[in-house]
Amino acid sequence: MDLWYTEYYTKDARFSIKIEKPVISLESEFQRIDVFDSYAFGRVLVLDGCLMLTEKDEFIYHEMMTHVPMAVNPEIRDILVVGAGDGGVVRELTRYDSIKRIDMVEIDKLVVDVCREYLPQTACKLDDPRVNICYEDGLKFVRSKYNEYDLIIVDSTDPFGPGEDLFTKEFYGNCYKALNASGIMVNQHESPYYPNDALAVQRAHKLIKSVFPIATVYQAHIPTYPSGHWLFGFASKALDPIVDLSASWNSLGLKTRYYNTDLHKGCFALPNYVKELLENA
Ligand code: AG3
Repeated sequence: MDLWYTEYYTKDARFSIKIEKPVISLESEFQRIDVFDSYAFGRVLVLDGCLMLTEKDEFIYHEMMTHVPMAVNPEIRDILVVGAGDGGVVRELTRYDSIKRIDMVEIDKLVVDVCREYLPQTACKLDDPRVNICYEDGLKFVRSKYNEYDLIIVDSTDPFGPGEDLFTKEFYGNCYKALNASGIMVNQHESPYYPNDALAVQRAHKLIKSVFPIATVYQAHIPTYPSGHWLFGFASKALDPIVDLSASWNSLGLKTRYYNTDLHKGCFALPNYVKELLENA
């Protein structure tokens, strides 16, 4: 008997992965959490029916969310990570000896517990001494922060359900305030392809642009996300992601599987339909 996981991208388009073995399914206070093993992508984490990560391709998303801002400002010391309960962003950040503090605010402790137990590939660095985990709503957490962080990484779910607040003007405004003068905010910015996702891209871009003087978008190819074409936001108070790309990143000697400094410059070059989408936001 075949068992398949399916995510509906629209009512007429869907993506399916054959399940090798279900691992765990739970209902938290906030969402449904499923983990299963697959032949094609290894272990998979799904929240409320939406695919969050697979063992085989999570490196793309997590490298692109962390190394892009880290290569722009090598002076980054204090970081806030919002969401990201699987630990993938934290794992990449802990590779930098220069980082002093990583505060992580995740609304759902059960996601972290499940990932610690069943997704050690991403959760492996959550016990690094520089990491402080706070189980709280990200929107509430940033409200009381002023001038504290060099970098905020927003690794949220889609803009509905528990992640909804992380796509509001109030949240982006509070992130602005929580950042210092050279601060950078990177966020997962949805996919430009299917109409509903494209609308979310436009909404988020419009709001971020109204708050930050520099607000750009970059892209990556992530095979298991809707359409496979994924966007990230790079917003900052002063630093330009290409002009200010630091010459020293390569001398750190970090081994990456997706990110490199040529790709860093290239990933900000967007297809015309995406440029138009953003211009019309
Ligand atoms: N962050 C959310 C990606 C959104 C995927 N959306 C979807 N499948 N509909 C992933 C968390 C990884 N740390």
